[in-house]
Amino acid sequence: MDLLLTHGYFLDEDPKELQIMKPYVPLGILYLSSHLRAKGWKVEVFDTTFASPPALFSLLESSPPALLGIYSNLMTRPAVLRILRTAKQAGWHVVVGGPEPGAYAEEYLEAGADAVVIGEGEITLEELLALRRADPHAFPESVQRANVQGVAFRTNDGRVHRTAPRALIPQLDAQPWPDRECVDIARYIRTWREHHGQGSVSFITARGCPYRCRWCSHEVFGKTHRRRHPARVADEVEWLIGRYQPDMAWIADDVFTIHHGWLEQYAAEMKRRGLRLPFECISRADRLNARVMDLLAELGCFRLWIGSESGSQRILDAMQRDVTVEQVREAVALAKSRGIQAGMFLMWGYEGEEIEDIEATVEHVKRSDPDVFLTTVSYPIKGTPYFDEVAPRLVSLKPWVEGSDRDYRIRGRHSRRFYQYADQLLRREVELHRLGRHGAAADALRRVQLENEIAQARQGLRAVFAEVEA
Ligand code: B12
Repeated sequence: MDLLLTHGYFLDEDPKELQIMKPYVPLGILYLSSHLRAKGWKVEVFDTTFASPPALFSLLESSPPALLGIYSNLMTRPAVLRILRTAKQAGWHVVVGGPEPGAYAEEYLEAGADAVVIGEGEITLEELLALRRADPHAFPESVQRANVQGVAFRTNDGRVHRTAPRALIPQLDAQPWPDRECVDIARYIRTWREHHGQGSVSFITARGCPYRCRWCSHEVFGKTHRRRHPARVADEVEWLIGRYQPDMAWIADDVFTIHHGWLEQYAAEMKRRGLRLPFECISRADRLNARVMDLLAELGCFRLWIGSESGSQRILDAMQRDVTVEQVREAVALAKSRGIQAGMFLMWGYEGEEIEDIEATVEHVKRSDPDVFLTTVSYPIKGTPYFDEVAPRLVSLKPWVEGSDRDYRIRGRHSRRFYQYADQLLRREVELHRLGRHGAAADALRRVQLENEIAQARQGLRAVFAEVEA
């Protein structure tokens, strides 16, 4: 074996995901695997999703050491670092990649990584493998001499050096599909069916997002955007249906409906082939209109997630969302009119948000009336403009190796309790709105309860208004 690829996501160790139970294969490392295998490298994938850390550790300890490549994001950091340490002790060379390590190159190198891969990993890994094969003993010093693009490493004098950025793969259609056959995909689909009655698979039609929302991580693809040919995507979907008989799919693009001409071609291609796989996806309100909604419905979209974030235009502008509150309302209404469930993502606590903005968000969700909405208290991801803006006020609650970017407190921001009240207010107001003012008598009691809870939430918001993170 030349390379073992893994990630650090263990489903069994994630109580929240154990409740959700909607696992998807790690597409990034599966793309790396297919690319490298096609070039003749001997690549194995250890998929951690359904595995336990000891199983991976014993593999690392019992196999002849080679190169280990680990995908890391902000949630999986502690697990990745445990894998990294175990592998190093067992004599492996280790490189890390994915959306987080580039932003924390120094820390990952300090933790023992031989190199951090920044950006797309396909070509960079190929070059690293060639250097290692040429002389395993000279690795990773040879990386320094060869000046491989898109890596960070420690130089002999201990400094962290970043090489020039790796150029993006020009033609995504020339790349093989992700190597789904090297993970237990049947288990993913079975897990879905057991918990949700339907089996789901994921695929992507594009890489990168060109928008500039200040809180979003652009670590891997920058603000670029490359699309696959619609017919090549249809080929993959046709194969997925034939091979795995899924009931549905998740299109894991950042913004699925970004290119309307592309969507027209894709829908025409799917129709020509008589293919229809129900799916959910994420988009932006400014990339949705009546025609796009018709195409989504025709293609089988049953749930459309729209990044809504706030009902206050002032806050949306501060985020550089480049979307208006009205666009979101219209998009939700359009989706529902086509029988597509509308989902909204909302964020509390962005810089400058005050009680009026929270009230505006509550009003916005009531008026939009989505089928489902999810809220998060904003957290700064390293490498984003939002992170840089709040950096002087960040306090980490955990040592870097044990935590994530979600463990930062922003000094001077309202307390957690404040946002709990905001969330309570939103949820109760929406429920009351749905019950309507004059509903069934059975709802009367619930209505009174909700009115009380809404009053409590408003009181709470004011009572803890002055309570800020220290
Ligand atoms: C699909 C997805 C999910 C799925 C994950 C399912 C799965 N197993 O893949 C779900 C819904 C579960 C999810 C959840 C979350 N996600 Co998410 N997700 C994505 C999304 C939209 C697509 C991922 C993908 O398939 N990309 C396509 C492949 C081709 O790209 P890639 O994975 O980056 O891989 C390339 C490179 O990174 C590199 N590479 C990758 N691995 C490795 C390994 C080595 C060794 C090397 C050398 C290179 C390398 O090469 C690959 C090929 O070029 C990305 C955004 C994006 N467009 O990438 C966000 C993204 C990864 N998610 C993100 C976040 C924040 C989350 C959550 C924390 C959200 C939340 N609030 O709960 C959770 C964390 C879940 C967890 N426990 O890990 C952030 C991560 C930011 C960061 N710095 O870590 C991203 C980047 C979104 C964003 N822009 O902010 N997510």
